[in-house]
Amino acid sequence: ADGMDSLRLRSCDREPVHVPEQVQGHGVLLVADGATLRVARAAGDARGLLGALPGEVLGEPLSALFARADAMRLEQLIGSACDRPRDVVQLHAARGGVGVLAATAYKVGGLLVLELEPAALGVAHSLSWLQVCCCDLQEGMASLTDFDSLYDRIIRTVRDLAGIDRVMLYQFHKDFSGEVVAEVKAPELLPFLGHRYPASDIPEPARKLYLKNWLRLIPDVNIESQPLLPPTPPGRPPLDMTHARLRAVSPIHIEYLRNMGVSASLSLSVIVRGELWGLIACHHYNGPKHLCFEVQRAMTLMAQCFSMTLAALLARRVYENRLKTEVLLSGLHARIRGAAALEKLVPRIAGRLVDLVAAEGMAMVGRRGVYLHGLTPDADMVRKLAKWAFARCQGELFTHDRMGSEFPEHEGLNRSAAGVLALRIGGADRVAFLWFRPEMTVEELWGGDPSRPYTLNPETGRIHPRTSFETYRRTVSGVSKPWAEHEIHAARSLVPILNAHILRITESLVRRNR
Ligand code: BLA
Repeated sequence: ADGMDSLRLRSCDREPVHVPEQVQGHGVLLVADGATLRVARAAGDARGLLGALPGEVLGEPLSALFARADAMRLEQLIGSACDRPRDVVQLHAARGGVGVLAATAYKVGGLLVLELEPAALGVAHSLSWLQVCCCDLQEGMASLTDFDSLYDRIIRTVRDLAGIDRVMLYQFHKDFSGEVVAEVKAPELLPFLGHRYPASDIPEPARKLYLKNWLRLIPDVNIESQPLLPPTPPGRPPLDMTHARLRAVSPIHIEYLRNMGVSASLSLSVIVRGELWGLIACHHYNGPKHLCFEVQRAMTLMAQCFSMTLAALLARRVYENRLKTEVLLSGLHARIRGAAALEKLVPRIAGRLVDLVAAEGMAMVGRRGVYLHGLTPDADMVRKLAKWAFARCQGELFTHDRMGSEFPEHEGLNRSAAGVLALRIGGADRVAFLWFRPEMTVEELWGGDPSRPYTLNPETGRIHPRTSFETYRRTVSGVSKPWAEHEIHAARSLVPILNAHILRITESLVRRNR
């Protein structure tokens, strides 16, 4: 079963979402030859936006599609085009269509891609109003010092601006599963707050794209995708749509959204230090959600602003934790003086050593025996754990947070040591320090059974997302509270202090023996 699962997972992670050769139907994408600026390929709602069918604009010069008065602006846009959309200009279709269009342009190889969407659609948001919203958000966030208020501020701002039914802040865990850490929603909707979702719900290729683009809008899951015409001849590479706002949505994800009862979705990236920290994920139910380009831009700015503020707050937390560690370390340092043998020294500082990494117990394993303090396994087990840990790791430090599954034969290990942090010091005469954390039992809420995130239809070979997102409770036991980065850093900081102490002991022994 395992082999099958990993096969399926890999096939999710292999879906080439950046080359669908299709666009979403609410805009128009034109591919022009970079030299002649004539339309080589077209897709989308050309009739609605440009007053001509996609087939009718093929071969035409780009300039012929827009009002004469727009010529300068079009030229400026084309002139500024680089490998990703940078500028936006307003254009008017020469043959009718919806009115004002928001146009962006970028280059893909020798091609020029032009994307068009209606500008100022739906509720007319004046630019000055959007500016006020962005400024308010930035100022409001700058004064916040706790995560929950920050989360609350961004999701409410996005909800108010987009008028969307549900706005969530979705945070990735290390394994790329994720969790809804904040939510605002219409009262009739069931809450997703606190729910977890498996990594395969947002596979790697999709996450890569969200790292490159701040906004992903799917205004209507029920409009059919429109093919790029003419199709790419066989043997030629498809159009790279990495930066295409109108990139068609993967059919698996469309099915996912429909299964969730979602009719429109918007995701904004949360990027911290170059990594995708999470998404501001929004759902609309019972109908499409069109957002004009200006609002999309404002949302992008908000997501960037939130990301920076979050990064600053995270850095501040790291700094504060380091500071706390420094205080504990200097307290320890003051007590690790003279040349008392470790057997004498360690019992005096054991309480502080335990506090340093927020453990429940600790042990020292040396040549002369095992010293125990607080909640620990018995001495025999501790010796076995130390040996096992350092057979496994190259360096001086080892951490684990589910030891019970490593030593299943040992009854009751989890009661004291589901988590182990082990540190090795000294030269030839090695001493190991071990810290322990007991097992904790966690009740997790998942959006659907995480052991069955999707199904594979054996006849078609196609993957289908799960159909139920109902709360699935999973009790996880056998794990300790994970060792945090600053705790590991604190333990590591002990190495030079304890090594220096061992050196002092050795030197004083040498002096005495002379
Ligand atoms: C994309 N999946 C996404 C996106 C989200 C999720 C937020 C971003 C696009 C969007 O805004 O809709 C998942 N949405 C969630 C989660 C919550 C939510 C977890 O609201 C929680 C409340 N999806 C699957 C499987 C596959 C898959 C099995 O379930 C693949 C095998 C694929 N998800 C998938 C793909 C995308 C995606 C390909 C990219 C869509 C795109 O941008 O084209």
